[in-house]
Amino acid sequence: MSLLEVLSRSREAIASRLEGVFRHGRELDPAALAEAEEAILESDMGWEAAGKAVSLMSAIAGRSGMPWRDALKRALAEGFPVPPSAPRTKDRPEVVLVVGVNGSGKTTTIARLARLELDAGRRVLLVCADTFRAAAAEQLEQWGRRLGIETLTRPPGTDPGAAAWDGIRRALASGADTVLVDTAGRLPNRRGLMDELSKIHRVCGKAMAGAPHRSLLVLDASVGQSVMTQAEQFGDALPLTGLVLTKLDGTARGGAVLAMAHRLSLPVDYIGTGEGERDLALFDQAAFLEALVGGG
Ligand SMILES: Nc1nc2c(ncn2[C@@H]2O[C@H](COP(=O)(O)OP(=O)(O)OP(=O)(O)O)[C@@H](O)[C@H]2O)c(=O)[nH]1
Ligand SMILES: [Mg+2]
Repeated sequence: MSLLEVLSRSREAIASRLEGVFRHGRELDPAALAEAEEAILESDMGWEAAGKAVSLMSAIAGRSGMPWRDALKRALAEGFPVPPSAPRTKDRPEVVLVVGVNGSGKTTTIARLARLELDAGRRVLLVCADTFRAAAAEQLEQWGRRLGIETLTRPPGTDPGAAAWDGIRRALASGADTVLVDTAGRLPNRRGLMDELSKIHRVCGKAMAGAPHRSLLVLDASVGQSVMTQAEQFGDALPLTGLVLTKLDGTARGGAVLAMAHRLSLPVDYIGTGEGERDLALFDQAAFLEALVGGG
């Protein structure tokens, strides 16, 4: 799916409504801006973010005479910058730990990351550190077969840290370039499960100095505001390096989630653009805003 298609519902929620507000070249006067704020608010941005977006938009339009669309794009870029992704490590293998709540899209994201790595000519190992469900190992193995890459799984009940350890040691021995570690979905209010995640993270570092090089939190963009608390609580359990936003294609909350990534001050490394094997894209804020606001 193209970014324009992925964000069509989000664009509908923000830009299409603003088009109504500013139709026939209506000026960005206080009444129009109040309506614009209302429209942005309804896209799940929250009061604070909607207010900030509109006041920035008004200031930018006021000093530059820009039409509302360009002013909005600039307001979102200036007011809600998302930090750039950290550069990739030169260590081999690079270990990537993928975490998140149940069903957020972790396993699918791993498969799509594997696809990107393969396309870049890297040797990949998939590691299933979800040892709760036998089906989790099967799902990952299925992806491994489809992509033609090795998948390391351990029987249900195995310590997930031990599975991660084995995977990293295996990759060190086999000369793999990238290790993608899948973890079980977990709700952040389950203390024991969050402690387990801290432990998996620690064990990775013991298996290989510097690992995991990336710890990605996969967030289902369609859940809206609650991704904030999810991210904060996962961030307490392990040092996150970036976010992956999935299911943007089915939600109107793209703008809202972008504002949240800004507040979390975490890079958005990738966005899910559909359910297929290649439906994962590097995040580019300027391109995202173009697609979100439209008219470009
Ligand atoms: N439309 C859409 N669907 C997605 C996207 N990412 C994942 N999905 C779907 O979300 C569902 C759950 O994906 P999984 O990858 O199994 O999620 P998970 O986080 O591994 O789930 P658990 O291991 O059970 O916690 C699947 O049906 C995926 O196809 C996306 O970017 N867009
Ligand atoms: Mg999974």
